Amino acid sequence: MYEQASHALLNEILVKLKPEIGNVRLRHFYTRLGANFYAIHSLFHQLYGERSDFKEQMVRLVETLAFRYIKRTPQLRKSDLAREINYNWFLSQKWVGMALYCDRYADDLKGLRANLPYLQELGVNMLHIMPILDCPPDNSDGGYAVRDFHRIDPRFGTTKDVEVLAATLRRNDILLVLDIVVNHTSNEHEWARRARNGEKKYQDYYYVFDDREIPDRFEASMPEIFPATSPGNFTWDEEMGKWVMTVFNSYQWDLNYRNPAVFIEMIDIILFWANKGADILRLDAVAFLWKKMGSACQNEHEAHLILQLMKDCCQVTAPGVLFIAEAIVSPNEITKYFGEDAINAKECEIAYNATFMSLLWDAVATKNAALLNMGINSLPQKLERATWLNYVRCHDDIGLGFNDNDAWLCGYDPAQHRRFLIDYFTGRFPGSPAKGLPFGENPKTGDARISGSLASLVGLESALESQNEEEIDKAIKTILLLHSMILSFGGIPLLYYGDAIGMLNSLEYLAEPSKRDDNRWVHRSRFDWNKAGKRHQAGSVEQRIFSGLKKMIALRKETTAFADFDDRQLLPVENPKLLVFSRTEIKNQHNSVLVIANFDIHPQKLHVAVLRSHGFFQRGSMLDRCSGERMTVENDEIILPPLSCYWLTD
Ligand code: OTU
Repeated sequence: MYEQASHALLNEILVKLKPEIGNVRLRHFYTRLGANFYAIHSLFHQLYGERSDFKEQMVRLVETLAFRYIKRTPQLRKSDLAREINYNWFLSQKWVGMALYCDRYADDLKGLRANLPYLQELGVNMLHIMPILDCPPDNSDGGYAVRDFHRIDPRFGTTKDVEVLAATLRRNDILLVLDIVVNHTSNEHEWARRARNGEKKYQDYYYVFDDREIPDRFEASMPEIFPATSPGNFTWDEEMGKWVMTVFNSYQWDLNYRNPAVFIEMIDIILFWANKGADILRLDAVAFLWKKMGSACQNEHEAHLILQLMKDCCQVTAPGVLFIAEAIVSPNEITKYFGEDAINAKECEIAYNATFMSLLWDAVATKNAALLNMGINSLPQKLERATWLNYVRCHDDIGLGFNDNDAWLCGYDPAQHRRFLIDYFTGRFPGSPAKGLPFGENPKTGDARISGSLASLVGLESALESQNEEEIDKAIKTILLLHSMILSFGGIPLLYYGDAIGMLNSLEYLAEPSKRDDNRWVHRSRFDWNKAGKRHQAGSVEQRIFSGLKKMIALRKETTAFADFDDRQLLPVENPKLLVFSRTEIKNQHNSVLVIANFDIHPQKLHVAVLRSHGFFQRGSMLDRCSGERMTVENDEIILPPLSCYWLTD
């Protein structure tokens, strides 16, 4: 019945579409619309069915999809068709990503294009350019407070530059990832300005209130995201004479997805950038898309409905384009962003693996893989046609988002353990070589997160200061160990731009008043081309890191068992200092790689019996793909050097 009604509505809508749409050849569009309409209609109905203008909004939505399809270039349409056939294309082990700020890496988009060879030399073939859309110069949150979603910040270039860059990347088989900030806008966005001027239509784009009554009720259950710099979740706008919801910074106004107009605007923006040549769109802060009084206003069921709807709409117009979910939430919640209650990914195909990231940092601090093992074990199964974005560092702080129960099972009191980690990485813990900074400290809850560059967090900065060769060596080994993990774990590894040359914390941001209070800028400094130049200087720190990474990246790409078909198996080993897992090629079960990592600063022993029972070490030795050397068994044991990682094959 419902399906029939949905079909009838589709016909009705098609008749109502603007005549321009009727004049173009839309064969594939109609096929895809037909295939997805039932889902789109039911989701849209679940979200907005109560409204009297529901049908009108539905027509506008389909119209938006059609208009953007008409604008899609023949080349992108061709790529859509190819990817529809080869739909698991992004699960291949050949992809290796890097996130960078275009201005910090190379001034602007043209400069970025000119400096692609550095990325290619390293083996990077997926480029996440941090947000480049127009933002107010001061209150920009590093690009996440967008003032105009259709305009590139003139400091970086023009839309044309993006198109040219996208074409160059495509020719070189490099994927382009762009950010879409779906949850909020800058308070200087046209919608916000018009809301401020009293236009009801645009006040309805946000959560706007006359007095504190509702805001106070919301506050009762909402945590604070930036407690130190932007406490609370609402901001008084003097000119509007009203309160507005601002979950992040006070100048970032949360969009109200209870209004279908907001959804339609956003899908239009998503498709606009898909049409400019983005292969993948990173959807920022997706956990926050739906606010419900009495809840934490994160991970609400409706947030998932919105993402499903976005995906289904994208399938109609630009099916070759993937979504990355940026949901830095608890392990159990993250996997839901592939699709709540689904088998195949139906929201975002890719999600930040914040759990793995924070567990890796736990292993660095404790020099022990107990919690890492536990956390990986309780990581929910991800869906078919879904994959992780595995990273060590990114532009944000490190949150300690492991599961409390796992911590208890490892014998830690979760709160005390988090305290230890903060102390360790901020260098307060006796003997810690880390030079991180506490971020977002909340005196009310005792929570804090950590800022700092990879190199400074693993102790390279202090080791260089004290000229301690042994400590320098440990830091370099830790950097390589962490990367060997994200390169082999299963998923797309995403490097962070300064890490391959060991860039340290930079305090330059303190001189800029608009950045001074946000210490995430300590690890967002200008790319040091001078340092990068040393990557070819034998024996230099830069060369040791860069060449080590380059080699592992090349190896990953040729190791078919590393493609992400959910074949990772954790091996239960007695030694808690070690993480041991196997990766097996889906089509050839004989093709397995055994990954062994030692997080301790001392050599560790591993009994081979358990490895043998899983089919490894059937002969006396196995080949380490990373070093090219054979690892041999003595007294039924193998010895793992400190801070080392092995990718073993027969
Ligand atoms: C994201 O961050 C961005 O990555 C940050 O750079 C932005 O400041 C923020 O959104 C607002 O646009 O929303 O889902 O711990 O991890 O703010 C998680 C803080 C986010 C970040 C969190 C994150």
